[in-house]
Amino acid sequence: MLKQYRNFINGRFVESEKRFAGINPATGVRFADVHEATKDMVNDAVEAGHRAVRDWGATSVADRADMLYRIADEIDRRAADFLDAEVSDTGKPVSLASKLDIPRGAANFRVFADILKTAPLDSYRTDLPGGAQAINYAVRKPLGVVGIISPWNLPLLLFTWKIAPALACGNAVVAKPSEETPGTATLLAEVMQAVGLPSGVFNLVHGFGPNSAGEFITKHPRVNAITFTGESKTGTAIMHAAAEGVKPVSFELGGKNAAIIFADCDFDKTVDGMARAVFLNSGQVCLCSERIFIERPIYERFVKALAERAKQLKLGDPTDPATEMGPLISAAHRDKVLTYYAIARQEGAQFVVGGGTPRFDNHLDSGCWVEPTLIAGLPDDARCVREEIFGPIGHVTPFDSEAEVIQRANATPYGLAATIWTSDVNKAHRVAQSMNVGIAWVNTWFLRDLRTPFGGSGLSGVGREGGMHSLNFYSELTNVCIHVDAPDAFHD
Ligand code: NAD
Ligand code: 6OD
Repeated sequence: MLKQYRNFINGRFVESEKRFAGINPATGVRFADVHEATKDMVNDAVEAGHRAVRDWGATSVADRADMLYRIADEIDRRAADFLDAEVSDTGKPVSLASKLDIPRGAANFRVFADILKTAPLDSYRTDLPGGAQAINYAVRKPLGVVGIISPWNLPLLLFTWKIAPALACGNAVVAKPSEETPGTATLLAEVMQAVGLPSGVFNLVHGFGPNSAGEFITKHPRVNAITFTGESKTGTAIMHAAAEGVKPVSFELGGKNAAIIFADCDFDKTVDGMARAVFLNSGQVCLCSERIFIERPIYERFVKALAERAKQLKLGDPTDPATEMGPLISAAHRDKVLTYYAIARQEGAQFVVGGGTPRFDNHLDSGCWVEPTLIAGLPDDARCVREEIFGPIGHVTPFDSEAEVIQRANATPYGLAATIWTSDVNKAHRVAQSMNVGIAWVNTWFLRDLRTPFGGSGLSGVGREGGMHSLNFYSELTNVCIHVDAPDAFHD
């Protein structure tokens, strides 16, 4: 019996005659039917959102925060269901999803509830000639109906990273998860129903991008703002769609992130950190390091140690708690990554480790697997060093000076993340501050405080999310300016 992933519109689950397959990428086995939303369903969702936002947008901050806490508690209560759905959709190991994806799904609601309760607003007194004054204060209002479009790599984490602050600010949402990962999004709709979020505030539609739910949302004239995470080229298509109504957009896009490893780093900790930064989630994290610069005195030793870690990674059944690396998300994505492995060969790369597909001699052989891979020897302008691959692959290269590595690390149209490893505190600050990225980590990677600005420059995005940055994107501010007459004494 296949699972049925339905749309959720105006507080009700809605079936569609058009369905597509939910496939477990670890095995290639179809396990779900996903109900693709029609254009009429997206219209219904947008109109339901507009009706709902009148009351939801007028609720008190305390009531909205309370609702967000209830959503978080319900996600926690159903954590096992969320884990099962996330692992089936993505093939990611339970060891990862249980520590990262599912807890972050709940944390996103708690954090934005907390931030909302203490969010400051501007207030200025302006002194005018003659003793009069103006009192200015800003009022935060919802934008209306926000269109939310998210990718497949961290499905619940990235979906809720947008939904939570949008709801906190009093908006209604029409949200579309990736077609590859409809499971946890559908469970989230069940959570919204269970906790009594008013009908129409959260609407879920399933489908694809072009000529499907994604495009229906982004081209909808009554959607007031669009927030998107995904590939840079999809960002371009959505920006075109949003231009029509001059809609606010928030974009978190691709990356080709640099890691900079200085010879004075803590060697073992850096190997541990870089094994995560290259291979976590099979390299399918936008923040993963695909360009690894290593200072020449430790280059050979470091590459050998990192390759050893790649060889030791335990690939296997994602439901086995001992598994460390799962498959890629789909056959299409595996083919894309394998094409890059082939391009690397044509470009003359040496394969330090990996470069092929693993064999299990069991049911996993029909899944979407590739080997963790390190390549070396390519010039900085090779395609594999310039283009985002989004798989478990990194290019290692030596460098000789701080100035050289800063210039090479920044020589990319992307600007998402960097990770720098050194025990010299001065160098750490200097290099981190000179990276043209939204986030520069030092002696760590993917360590998140949800209040901090998160996003990228160039091809990596528009705007910042996180903390007050999210609240400001999901709100419209009205400044009220009141003239206060001068006291009579001033008129004498
Ligand atoms: P994608 O752009 O293919 O798809 C993302 C979403 O957009 C999906 O829901 C898809 O259905 C939808 N979509 C596709 N075309 C559309 C269109 N024309 N109109 C409207 N919607 C459309 O991305 P993906 O393959 O799901 O995700 C991987 C990419 O996401 C990588 O490039 C990765 O770097 C990036 N990413 C970035 C961040 C970040 O925070 N910067 C986070 C995660 C992933
Ligand atoms: O941790 C986050 O808030 C976040 N947006 C992570 C994005 C990871 C990209 O794949």
